Amino acid sequence: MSACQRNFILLVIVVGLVTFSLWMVCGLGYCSSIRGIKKVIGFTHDVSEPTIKPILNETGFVCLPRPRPVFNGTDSTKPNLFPSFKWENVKDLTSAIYSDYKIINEKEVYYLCDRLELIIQARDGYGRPKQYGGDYFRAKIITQNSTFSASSATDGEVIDLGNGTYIALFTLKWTGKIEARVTLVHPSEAVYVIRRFRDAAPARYIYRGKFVSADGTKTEETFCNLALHGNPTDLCDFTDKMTGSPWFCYKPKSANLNCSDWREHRCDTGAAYRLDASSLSSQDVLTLIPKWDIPTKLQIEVGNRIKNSSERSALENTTKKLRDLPVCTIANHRIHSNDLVSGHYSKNIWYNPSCRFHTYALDEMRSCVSRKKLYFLGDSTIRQLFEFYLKRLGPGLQKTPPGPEPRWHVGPTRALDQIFNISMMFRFHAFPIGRNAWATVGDIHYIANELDSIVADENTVVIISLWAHFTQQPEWFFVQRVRTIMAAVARLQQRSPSTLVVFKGANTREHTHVNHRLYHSDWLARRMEYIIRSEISGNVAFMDSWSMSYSQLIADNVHPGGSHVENLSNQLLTFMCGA
Ligand SMILES: *[C@@H]1O[C@H](CO)[C@@H](O)[C@H](O)[C@H]1NC(C)=O
Ligand SMILES: *[C@@H]1O[C@H](CO)[C@@H](O)[C@H](O)[C@H]1NC(C)=O
Ligand SMILES: *[C@@H]1O[C@H](CO)[C@@H](O)[C@H](O)[C@H]1NC(C)=O
Ligand SMILES: *[C@@H]1O[C@H](CO)[C@@H](O)[C@H](O)[C@H]1NC(C)=O
Ligand SMILES: *[C@@H]1O[C@H](CO)[C@@H](O)[C@H](O)[C@H]1NC(C)=O
Ligand SMILES: *[C@@H]1O[C@H](CO)[C@@H](O)[C@H](O)[C@H]1NC(C)=O
Ligand SMILES: *[C@@H]1O[C@H](CO)[C@@H](O)[C@H](O)[C@H]1NC(C)=O
Ligand SMILES: *[C@@H]1O[C@H](CO)[C@@H](O)[C@H](O)[C@H]1NC(C)=O
Ligand SMILES: CC(=O)N[C@H]1CO[C@H](CO)[C@@H](O)[C@@H]1O
Repeated sequence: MSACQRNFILLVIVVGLVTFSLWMVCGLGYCSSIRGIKKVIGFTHDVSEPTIKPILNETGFVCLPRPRPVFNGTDSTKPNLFPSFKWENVKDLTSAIYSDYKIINEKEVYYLCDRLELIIQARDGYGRPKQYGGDYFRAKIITQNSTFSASSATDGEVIDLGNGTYIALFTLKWTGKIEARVTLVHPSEAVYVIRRFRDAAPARYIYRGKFVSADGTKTEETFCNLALHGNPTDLCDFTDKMTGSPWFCYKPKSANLNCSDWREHRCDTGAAYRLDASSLSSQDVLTLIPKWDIPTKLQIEVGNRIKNSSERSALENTTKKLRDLPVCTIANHRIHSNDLVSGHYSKNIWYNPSCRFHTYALDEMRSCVSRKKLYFLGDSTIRQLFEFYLKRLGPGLQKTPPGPEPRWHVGPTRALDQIFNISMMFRFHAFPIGRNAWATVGDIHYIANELDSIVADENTVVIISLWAHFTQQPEWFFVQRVRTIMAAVARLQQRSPSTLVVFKGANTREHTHVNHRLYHSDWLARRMEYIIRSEISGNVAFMDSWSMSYSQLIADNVHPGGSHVENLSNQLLTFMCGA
């Protein structure tokens, strides 16, 4: 280490200490301006100047929610929409190529906050209109040119009229040329296969348990699941005593091993896929086609010209200046129903229709999470946010112990920033864990139990998301899990009313191969989202990952790319620290 490096480190320590003491004082409210300090903070971690808080006037205002027209239909997340039916030929399936759509409320010029109403006609591979519903369509409106991009999902889900026609409703939230894009996520015949398959057996998928003798000389693997065939005496019952969540493995056969020797868990997707390949008919497989956009290209012009006073008052009555929106808090942003107006992206910034999120510059982010203990509990879609902070707040915020961890994906993974007193922890939800790598059973904790063990105070923040590993399981299993978590959240908030609890919903994902479409389909994920939204209540903030990923212009990914995570972070920090 050179003298220069030593001096630099010394300087960093000194600056850090000074900053820390100043910040302590400020943190306690004795300091009116922390402007100067922010620069020091920036220097310590070698970051650029804090940016000026952006004034959210990209579009200037948002469209106020209005009741939407009533259609006698239902959305595609509600099960039992259509009876079973027979089809003979692959051309009988709903085809994105032949399906089309048109505008119902045709106008020459649309104005901001006007509604755009589309009717989608599903057609089969012969171009004949479909006679029954159940197709899973998604639709968005987009503008993308060299200087600007914006996109929005439908207000609510696409409405299924039950006879092969569907309605997509939008609120027009920016001006210019707006294009509609309708995607056939699944033909109804695939939704039928996916549902039938999911409901056929309570325990789908293949999980393995490894039993290891105390001296390590004997090991044996058996199958595990939330329910298993066979005599109860042949099973190890690993049902969680606290939450009642069922989990079983076959008893090891070896005389030297018994149920208490259960040490490791993993999923075996390869075996699961092989098993299903045998029980899925070739006709079933034909339905599981990739997501496909309907080729219809439709563009409208949205103007904000105000010709006369009646138009002006109409606009004023339907819009609100962005800066007049309240900052998002738990109170005004529990579960936002996007039925009335969907949120939207404008130049990569996600706008919520009812409240305002603040965009946090790095120094603001750091001071927001200082003194906080953040618990990220759930699946890899919440670990994504944990990793985002590791990267953004590093190298100050470091994994402890540093270096790679063999069980990183299940956790517990902890990260600490000594200078800014930041503590973060990630832990995976318990079974089912769909990863193929072995995880130590002792590391696997149910979220409800983890919540019960947290000594929480006003500096504790709990961020929860789980859905992706449940799509291949029966719905009751997920409902039960979310309920045990909500009960634990209630106990936690009883102990510590000031603890912030944030739930992140599901998101759209890639459908790269047949098994993705069968097990991890967006239709199944949307059902998970539906369950999350109906089960979450009380003093819990909600991050609407679904609408954000639905709207985005880049390809769906289970770990959404682009600005998704950054915008989630801004939402979380807004809940934590206000604007
Ligand atoms: C945003 O608003 C600020 C202050 O109201 C104004 O100075 C600025 O020009 C606006 N920016 C845009 C892009 O409209
Ligand atoms: C809506 O649809 C249901 C079932 O198809 C039908 O019984 C009912 O009369 C319809 N209601 C209206 C208002 O059209
Ligand atoms: C489909 O159903 C809707 C609502 O019941 C009805 O208005 C429409 O005319 C029907 N379309 C066709 C093609 O049958
Ligand atoms: C891009 O779209 C925006 C918003 O509609 C519009 O104001 C702008 O003129 C467009 N730019 C180009 C280069 O087309
Ligand atoms: C399992 O085996 C261990 C070691 O042989 C023994 O101590 C323990 O009592 C056994 N447990 C049960 C439930 O049989
Ligand atoms: C104002 O504009 C609206 C919508 O274009 C139109 O229907 C109305 O007749 C206009 N009113 C006057 C007084 O020009
Ligand atoms: C706008 O709201 C005002 C006050 O509620 C009302 O008097 C006016 O008629 C509304 N204008 C339009 C065009 O809806
Ligand atoms: C770190 O923050 C916690 C609050 O979460 C506080 O109790 C603790 O005293 C702080 N530690 C130091 C070293 O200041
Ligand atoms: C509202 C908000 O925080 N938007 C952010 C979303 O992510 C983009 C890209 O990272 C940022 O530029 C926005 O500020």
